[in-house]
Amino acid sequence: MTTASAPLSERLLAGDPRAIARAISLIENEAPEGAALIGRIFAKTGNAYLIGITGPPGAGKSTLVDKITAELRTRGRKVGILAVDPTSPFSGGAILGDRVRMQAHAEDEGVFIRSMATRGHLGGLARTTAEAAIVLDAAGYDVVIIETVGVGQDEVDIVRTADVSVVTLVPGTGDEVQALKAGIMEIADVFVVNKADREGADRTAASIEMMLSLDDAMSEGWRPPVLRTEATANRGIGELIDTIDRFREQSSDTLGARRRARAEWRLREILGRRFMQHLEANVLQPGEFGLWLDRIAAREVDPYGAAATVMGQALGNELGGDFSRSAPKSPPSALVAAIDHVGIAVEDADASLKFFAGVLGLTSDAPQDVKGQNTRVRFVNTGDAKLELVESIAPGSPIANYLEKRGPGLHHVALRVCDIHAAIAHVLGAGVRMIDKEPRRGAHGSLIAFVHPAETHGVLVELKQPAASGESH
Ligand SMILES: Nc1nc2c(ncn2[C@@H]2O[C@H](COP(=O)(O)OP(=O)(O)OP(=O)(O)O)[C@@H](O)[C@H]2O)c(=O)[nH]1
Ligand SMILES: [Mg+2]
Repeated sequence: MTTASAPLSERLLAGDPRAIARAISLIENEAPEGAALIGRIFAKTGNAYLIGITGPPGAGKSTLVDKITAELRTRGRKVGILAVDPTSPFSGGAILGDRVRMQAHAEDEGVFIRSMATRGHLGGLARTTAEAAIVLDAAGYDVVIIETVGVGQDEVDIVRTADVSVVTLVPGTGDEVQALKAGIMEIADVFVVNKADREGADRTAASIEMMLSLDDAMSEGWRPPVLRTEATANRGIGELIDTIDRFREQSSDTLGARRRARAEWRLREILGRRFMQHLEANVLQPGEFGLWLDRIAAREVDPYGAAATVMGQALGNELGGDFSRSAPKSPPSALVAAIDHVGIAVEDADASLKFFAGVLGLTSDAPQDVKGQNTRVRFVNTGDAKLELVESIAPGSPIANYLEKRGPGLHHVALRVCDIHAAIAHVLGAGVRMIDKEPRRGAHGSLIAFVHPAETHGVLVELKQPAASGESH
């Protein structure tokens, strides 16, 4: 047990409901302590499965969540619930109603229910919801259900927070199904036609199926099933959970990519907000922002021009001035500066030099041993890009193994980079594996890192940042 005086993060990780409530409030209020708390607990999260439930007002989402929760509890899973209501600026009736509907779980320690009220813009609500889910994850809830009203783009952002998205519709919304199409089709993993006791459930289900079949020609993999439920009568709930479990199993390979996409969206949102805060605190004079708005309204300046000027003030260089024209490049154009050298695995460097030096007349540097690799390398000067003769100096070295398997010959291509840390981060960021996630010392004081050979289609690629001094091998 943790005591009340223990740090919030510890009480949270121990699952203390009061600590959870406090943590979510900090996040909702955008308090700096909220961000600090996320920093302390984040490494311990990623275990909870996030279920997003969205749909039009009154579709029965809360009733569904209530019944799903009851069923998950009988299956022994702890459930956190976040009810988001972006349509009402005040925490009013809907949330009270949810409280009543979910009262059955009020005494259950394995269930935590929280309503998320709108504060400021929706992008912010999507972020605070995501962070509240992190809090529940840290507190040990196996499943976090996020209920969102509506099906517009903003709600789509909130649903993106989830690992699986359940879109709830009701009979008689056939026409609406058409209208919903764009946003919903992209995000729905499971469709639920709730209130199946009502007339027209079949028609609604059929119109969803039809839309899916139109989409089907292009897509492969998981096809969102269309389920029917009657939440009030607890019908179809078990099947819905089984379907979610099946989706979870089938999508385990892509879950990482989905979570990464979510991380990107969140990081961009935070950076955008932080940069704006930086502008307001450190760059713009008091009232200057309003002045820009006036000038734009008066057509004295266009928004891009205004942004370019402010960016220029913020960055103090031409980058700002260029803002309106040049989108940030990805990957950075200067990532690879040149081919640094081509590595050749040799049995005996001296014998090779008889050709390169003796016949071709090329000069070469003094041999150098690379510690830890049991190799000796020798650079042959061939202009800007060099040849690197690599020989083994002990049995069992990587080069000895290579020679034994493949024989002497071309071994790797080294690409020169200006900033090896940035290069590694970029490559890893693109989802490409590296043999070296941290640079190691190469010959002549350089820093090197190898890309995983399975990723480079038949060529072993070395990234190399030459030593800072004059020796640029
Ligand atoms: N006939 C019928 N009524 C249902 C069913 N499920 C829910 N309801 C009723 O529909 C009404 C709305 O249910 P909620 O669960 O509050 O719906 P919601 O989608 O959460 O509503 P908001 O959060 O306000 O958007 C309630 O009166 C429920 O009792 C169902 O399967 N059949
Ligand atoms: Mg509701």
